[in-house]
Amino acid sequence: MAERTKRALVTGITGQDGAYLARLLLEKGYEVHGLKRRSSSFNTGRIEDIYQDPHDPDQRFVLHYGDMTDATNLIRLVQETQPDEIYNLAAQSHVQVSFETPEYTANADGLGTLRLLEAMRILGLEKTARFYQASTSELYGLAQETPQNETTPFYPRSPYAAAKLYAYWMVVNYREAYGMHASNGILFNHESPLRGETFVTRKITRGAAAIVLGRQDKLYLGNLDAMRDWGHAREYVRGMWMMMQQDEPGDYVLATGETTSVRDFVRWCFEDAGKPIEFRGEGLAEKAYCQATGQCLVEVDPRYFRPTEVAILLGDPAKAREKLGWRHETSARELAREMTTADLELMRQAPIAKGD
Ligand code: NDP
Ligand code: GDR
Repeated sequence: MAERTKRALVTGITGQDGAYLARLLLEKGYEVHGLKRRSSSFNTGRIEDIYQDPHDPDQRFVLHYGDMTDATNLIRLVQETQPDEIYNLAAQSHVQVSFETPEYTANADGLGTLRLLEAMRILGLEKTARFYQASTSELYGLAQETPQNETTPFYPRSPYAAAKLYAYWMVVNYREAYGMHASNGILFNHESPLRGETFVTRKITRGAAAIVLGRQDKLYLGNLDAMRDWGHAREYVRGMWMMMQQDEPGDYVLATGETTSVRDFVRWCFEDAGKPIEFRGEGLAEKAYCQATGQCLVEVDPRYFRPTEVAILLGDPAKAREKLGWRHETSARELAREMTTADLELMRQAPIAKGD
């Protein structure tokens, strides 16, 4: 007998990870339902190529309006879609913005996760549907241990991280209390050409491309000393799916096991864009990167410093490697090249949107 088509519900489908995950699930033959927010302009740019006309007879990719702050909407969506797997990727995901919108971030990222878990329980799906939570290396914050793994204690350093900490523990609690197949993917930073434009890697690759094409004079950044374990988003969404295929739920770190400074990432991108620059000046807020001619292309602007910073993140993905057979393929150096090349290409074709 033919197996029933699996159905997935993905929140945050219009974001970077949602776009890669939706493609992966469609390739695997899933029927994919995605939650998108109402917005005054199109917010489906990342999923344009897989968008399906609602008039097509065989609906494999369906978008529904919704919001993580609206419990009744989430209950109705789960009821209507009857998913086998729920991937909760929706979040106010910008750490710096969370200092300006702490209450909203707690609502969407923390309580939003609870609302979805409760929707499953209210509808009696807690024993049949599986749940993936987009947890984060930001939970470690000021971790005393390096590298960080699944047993490293958490010490959140932002409203975003504190909201995600609440969500993390609700997932663990629902697993233990109700026997749900609910898993946390503790994902370290992952980037791609689809990365949001205000996260540091994409801000750098766009900035380098714009400067090289003569569209911008200078790029302003914050803490260049921060170090991150950067991997490729396409590979990380595969890890999410792998967690959901396990007989038992669990919590897994996905990371590359290598860490790079923002400073080095800047240098690589300008190198790849064809305008090598060197670092000048040690103090904060000093001119940072200049060309041999003396013209400075990158400067530090303290407005991008965070009230509390996470200085360094480095993950140990041994558990994911052993239990899931997952491993990263793309290095941070390769990622910088792919993103810079993509932004140069994109910017040659289109005007630039402003914003920091
Ligand atoms: P993005 O910021 O690219 O995407 C976030 C998604 O959530 C978007 O689809 C956004 O919609 C949606 N969203 C935001 N607020 C709401 C809301 N109130 N209701 C419904 N939808 C909402 O994030 P990423 O794709 O990079 O990350 C996916 C998830 O993984 C997030 O939860 C993030 O916190 C987490 N994470 C990300 C990591 C990374 O390095 N990328 C690392 C670890 C965890 P819209 O498009 O309309 O804005
Ligand atoms: P992060 O990503 O906070 O790690 O959260 P981001 O790219 O915003 O910052 C990384 C580091 O770079 C420093 N930085 C700057 N950051 C931004 N955005 N803009 C700048 O101009 C700038 N200059 C220096 C930051 O201070 C920081 O140290 C991301 C998000 O995707 C989260 O949702 C996710 O949970 C974590 O990764 C893992």
